[in-house]
Amino acid sequence: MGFCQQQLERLRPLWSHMLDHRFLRQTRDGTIAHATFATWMRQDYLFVEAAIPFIAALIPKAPREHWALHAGVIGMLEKELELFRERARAAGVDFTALRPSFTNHAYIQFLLATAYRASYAEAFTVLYAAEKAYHDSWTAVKEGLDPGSPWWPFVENWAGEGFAGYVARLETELDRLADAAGPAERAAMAELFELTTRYEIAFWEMAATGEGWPGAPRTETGAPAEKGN
Ligand code: MP5
Repeated sequence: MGFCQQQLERLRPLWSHMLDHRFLRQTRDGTIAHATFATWMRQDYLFVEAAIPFIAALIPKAPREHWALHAGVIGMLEKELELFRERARAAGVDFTALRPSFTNHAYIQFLLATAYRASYAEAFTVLYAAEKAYHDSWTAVKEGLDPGSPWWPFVENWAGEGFAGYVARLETELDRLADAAGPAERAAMAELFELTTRYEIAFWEMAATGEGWPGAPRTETGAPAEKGN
């Protein structure tokens, strides 16, 4: 069994907990409040934007054969941002004055710190875990969501064949990197896999609760109180 499957096996309870999050269940069932989904859209737009410098920071550490992969991901992320803007216009989601929530800010800093400070294999682990988390999460939503829903294009984006193929490629490459890693690096990779999974759960929770910044008045979160994040 490769490294990725080993980790998914080891983290199965945590992974299942993520896939069973009420944000995903309510999105799947069409019962999610518009304002709650809008919170996720605003926050994930900022996350996807931050993923571009994350990927770019991997390139100097990457083997030459991985440059085209990462360059392709940057193009994919730009298209994703366009999808968010288009859906925001179509569904009346306000994208002005976006500011990251506490959890989103922490996750973004974690991504960038990993890209700059960790080894390539370690940072690649975070990339794989985050992409696999979204592929599996939106696949769970796909199981029940009405294709006429305004949120369906997000299902098509992350649960579609193109993204599935991309995640499979990442899995192959991460398994290879893990095979070449020594025990200490492999242990660090396993820890980062778990931490990324915990951030993914925290992100759904943040979207579901409309969390602001601890201790701050709601209006200091960067969005008017009535809009949430
Ligand atoms: C992804 C995402 C998937 N958009 N947001 C979170 C919180 N985790 C993972 O990444 P991408 O780069 O949008 O495919």
